[in-house]
Amino acid sequence: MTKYLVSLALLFASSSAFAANCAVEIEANDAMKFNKTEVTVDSSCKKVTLTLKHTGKLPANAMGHNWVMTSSADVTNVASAGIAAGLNNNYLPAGDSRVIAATKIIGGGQSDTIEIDTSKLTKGGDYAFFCSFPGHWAIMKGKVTVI
Ligand SMILES: [Cu+2]
Repeated sequence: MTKYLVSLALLFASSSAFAANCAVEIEANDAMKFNKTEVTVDSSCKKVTLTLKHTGKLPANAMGHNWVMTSSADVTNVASAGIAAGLNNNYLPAGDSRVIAATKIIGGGQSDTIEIDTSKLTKGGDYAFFCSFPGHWAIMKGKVTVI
């Protein structure tokens, strides 16, 4: 019986380690929408890979999207500052320490993959994601949950 319980415990331990999700995918489209309103980042992964796919057809200068992660409190200020930075800077201020992670701006049919360093994150912290293309962030935003 004891032997049975030990092997059962090992089974649970290994299956929970296997369940760590270190890769996240999110899509954006020509209707100015992400396909998710929440992204979960598992801090048991040293790095979480995030891939943004633009499933639309419109070019980056008309309907470009990126995926930007900041604390929830910084969304408005970073998005506003990003407008002046322009498309060549992915609509983000250069070297802005408020930006925790960000893909580049992509157009329809393109994708971009980044790594999120989880050592900088706090479990249960108040994080958000948004698209910094001018005018998009009011609609294109969501919650990042760090577990
Ligand atoms: Cu966008």
